Amino acid sequence: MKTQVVIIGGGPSGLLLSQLLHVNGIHSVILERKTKDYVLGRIRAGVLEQGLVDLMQRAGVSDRLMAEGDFHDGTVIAFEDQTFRVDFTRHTGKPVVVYGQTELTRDLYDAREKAGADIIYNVENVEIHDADGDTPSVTYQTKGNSHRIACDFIAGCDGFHGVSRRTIPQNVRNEFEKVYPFGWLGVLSQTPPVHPELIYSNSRRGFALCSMRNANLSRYYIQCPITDAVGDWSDTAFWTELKRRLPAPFADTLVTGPSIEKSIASLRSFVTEPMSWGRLFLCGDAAHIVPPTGAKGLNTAASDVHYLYSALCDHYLNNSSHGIDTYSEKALSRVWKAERFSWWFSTLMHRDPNQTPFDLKMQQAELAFLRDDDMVQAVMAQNYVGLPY
Ligand code: FAS
Ligand code: PHB
Repeated sequence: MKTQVVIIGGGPSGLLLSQLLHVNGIHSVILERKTKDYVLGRIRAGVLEQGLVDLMQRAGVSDRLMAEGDFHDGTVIAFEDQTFRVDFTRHTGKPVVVYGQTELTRDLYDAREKAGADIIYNVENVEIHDADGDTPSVTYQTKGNSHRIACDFIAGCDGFHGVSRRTIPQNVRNEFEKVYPFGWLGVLSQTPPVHPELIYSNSRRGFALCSMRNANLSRYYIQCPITDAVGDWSDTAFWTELKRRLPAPFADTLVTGPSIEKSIASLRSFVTEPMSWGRLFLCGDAAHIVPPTGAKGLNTAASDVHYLYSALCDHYLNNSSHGIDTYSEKALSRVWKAERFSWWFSTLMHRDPNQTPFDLKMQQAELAFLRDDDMVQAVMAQNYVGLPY
């Protein structure tokens, strides 16, 4: 088999890239380790930057997003018993859109299947060959049979645990990592959101986040010890703890209900450099991970896809290699700014178990600075809605 671009990974990065290449007449094949239902069963991001919305429009896959997405002009920040609001639209002219990653991925799968895309599920033993040479190819197995796809380029959209990053020789790779000493316990419940906008709370007992998917589907998170397991947390224990971490007006009106999904995510900051090696290009979680506090995971995957699809269009449609040659440098420039914001917001809003009294004073001063200074809120708003591509 031969194609122009092999995309390893059928998550949001791989699907969005494939669809954008398709609308520009460039053929790709997607290799996905799991089934479509498994991919759609993962509950992850909830907040989209305008840049990702624009890409979905350019890909011709934005109808449901525009009809059902919930446009938010700001967010509430709570610390101890105080609350204040950061107004995104006043500072930046842009909102963010609340629309679950699951729905965005579903829309992309529907579009790819409608276009007759080559998506191969349940692949095993994917291997990348001659990525730094002139005849790149990818081999894989399905149902016990071995296959090879010759291609011009390979997009590694296979997430943090994929094969792509590991294909780049260790002596070429520089990896940067910070693992946070706490995790997020997340619950999805068919209950009305406690507030029309998100609430990020830094309480004496730890971080909490109130988010949503729609008017009757809420998404809540609380910081938990990295040693916790989901089985340690009954629904009652979760709701009790969440209420303790919210200011009274929210705790008193919170509607609780049975969890329809409950999971614990570890928090890390991670970047690998470079994001390309010969004809192999890394996109999204394959190249970088952020703590979800700033809602930058999916959105930074989107800016990678923007740079890579533009570079491939330049190559195939304008016979220019400039985009390909500068992809890693351009993508990493924005990745590091997203890493910084995610690290800053995570450090600001969580109670680190190793925090000293001085650290706590610094955190309270930073929160007071954000509460009191319009310029500081403008900087936070610019980062939250998404820096320019
Ligand atoms: P993904 O990991 O989504 O997709 C990679 C795909 O590649 C998967 O479908 C996988 O099955 C496939 N794959 C892996 N290895 C393969 C191989 N060898 N061959 C073929 N296929 C292979 N971001 C936020 O903004 N907010 C959040 O609240 C949030 N919560 C998260 C919770 C968890 C537990 C995790 C892990 C991430 C979370 N994220 C969040 C980040 C998340 O949304 C990612 O940024 C987003 O899924 C990135 O998309 P992809 O780069 O496509 O990677
Ligand atoms: C979510 O709704 O899942 C969500 C929202 C904002 C974040 C992280 C997760 O910062």
